[in-house]
Amino acid sequence: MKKPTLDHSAIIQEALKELPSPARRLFMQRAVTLGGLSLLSGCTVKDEASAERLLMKISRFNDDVQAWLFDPNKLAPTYPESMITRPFPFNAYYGRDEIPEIEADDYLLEISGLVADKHSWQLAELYQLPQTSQVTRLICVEGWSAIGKWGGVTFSTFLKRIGADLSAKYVGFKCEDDYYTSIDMATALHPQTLLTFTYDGQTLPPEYGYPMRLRMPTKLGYKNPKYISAIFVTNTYPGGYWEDQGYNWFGGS
Ligand SMILES: Nc1nc2c(c(=O)[nH]1)N[C@H]1C(S)=C(S)[C@@H](COP(=O)(O)O)O[C@H]1N2
Ligand SMILES: [Mo]
Repeated sequence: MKKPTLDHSAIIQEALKELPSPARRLFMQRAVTLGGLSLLSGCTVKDEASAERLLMKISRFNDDVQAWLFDPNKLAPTYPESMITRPFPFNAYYGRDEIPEIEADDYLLEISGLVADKHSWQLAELYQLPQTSQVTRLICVEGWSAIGKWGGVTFSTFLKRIGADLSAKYVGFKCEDDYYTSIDMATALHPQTLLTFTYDGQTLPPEYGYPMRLRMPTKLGYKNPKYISAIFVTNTYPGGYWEDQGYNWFGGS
């Protein structure tokens, strides 16, 4: 049987695609050779499986680099309301005909993990939290972006209210569809990270995640869960729907 040959430059190209911004790609291009990458990850590239493992390691390394580069005080751009994209795009891993229909009366937000107060929240109770709004850009890796206005409670306020362990590594989200994702605590506490209940001044419509979506202008679209049904705080890496299929976990924008 023929030994599989490896295209090393293709592997590097693939790895570099994992890096989100041109500046970081350039940095990595300058900083590493394939030998360097192998050293960095501690694995030898000899077949496709090991190349795959290497890419996963690079992606997790990239998460660490992004976490390290993340400035908890740096604000993402905000826009005037006149710049809101109309109509705002809908996106999910399914079509519009499968948008979850959630009844307000049946809805309960579950809280678990490293938090002092694990009681479930009704919508009325969530609406009583201090509300704010912002006009920001949502960027999808599929190649589009759009400006929208979301309103809700600053997520750090909510995390403090439930007595979350703010030194924990991750906050995870489960959704009413089968979507799930998770974020780093630094981003969870960022001042522009909002747990939102409104879109453009109206109750969040079903397509944009009724009753609730997490909105972070510092992260790519797939990190912004809609139809949230459960929130948990943990030190165990929770992954995500697209992240587990190879999208970079940190997903900064
Ligand atoms: N529950 C849930 N949240 C989700 C998704 C999804 O399929 N289900 N898709 C994500 C992706 S990839 C994007 S780009 C944005 C799209 O948000 P929008 O429909 O408000 O434009 O939602 C994110 N959050
Ligand atoms: Mo997306």
